[in-house]
Amino acid sequence: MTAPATKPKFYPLIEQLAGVILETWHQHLDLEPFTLPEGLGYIEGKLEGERLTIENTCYQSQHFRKMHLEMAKVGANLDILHCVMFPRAEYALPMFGCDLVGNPRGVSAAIADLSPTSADKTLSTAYQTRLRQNQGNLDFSQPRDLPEWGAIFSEFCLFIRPSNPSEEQQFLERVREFLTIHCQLALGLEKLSPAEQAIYLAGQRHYCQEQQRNDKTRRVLEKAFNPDWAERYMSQVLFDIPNSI
Ligand code: 18B
Repeated sequence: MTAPATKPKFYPLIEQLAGVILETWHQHLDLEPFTLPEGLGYIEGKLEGERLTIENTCYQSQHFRKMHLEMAKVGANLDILHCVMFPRAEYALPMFGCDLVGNPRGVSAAIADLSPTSADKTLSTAYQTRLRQNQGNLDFSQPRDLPEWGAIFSEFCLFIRPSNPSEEQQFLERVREFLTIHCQLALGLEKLSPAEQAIYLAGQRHYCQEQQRNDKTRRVLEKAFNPDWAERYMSQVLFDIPNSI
């Protein structure tokens, strides 16, 4: 299935965030296309009589095996942006992940993180130093509590309900900062030894397994398609787990 000629309009913060993600990727990395499994680039389903459309944009680069930006629309009421950067196991990199869920009244969930994949599940000193620089300036009035599987996220994880346009912009700029730091630090890394690579790969596997426990995502996909399809989509597209180096 190919995408319709006229692109659907998304909640403004979602459009803006997609722009920031693509802009930062293009600015810092040499991007190559990444092909998703057959038939999973542009998708349509029906959720309780409402149309669900999913548009995927996917790249790879020297340091990232898969950089996935997904924009989904459920009828007129639910807009979702999902983004994950899966590092190549050769590099000691955390996982960038971001999810934004919007409805006509606003954004109910805005989450972004650089999540550790190292043996001790902490970010390197270089990441910590850069991430602390502007952390003190952040001020959101409605922080949200992570579910149990959210233990995969770092101490820098942002999970909020933006309560006004200024908080929306603050979130957008913090995500730009996460992405800039991530791309810049990735470009300076040496390759790991095979033994070290196995550790980081195990870290990625754990991250993906835990993300697959997100019942809210699964429920939307199960209703729009069916449980088997949702399982395949979550395990092969949203959070596919690399088996080997
Ligand atoms: N996710 N999200 O990506 N999810 O994919 N998402 C929701 O206001 C979708 C990621 C995360 O409280 C909600 O409560 C669908 C990544 C967390 O239990 C809905 C897709 C991260 C929560 C969806 C999608 C991530 C959450 C409820 C495929 C983080 C809170 C919205 C396109 C890096 C979970 C709300 C909880 C919530 C749906 C996090 C509807 C369909 C990469 C922590």
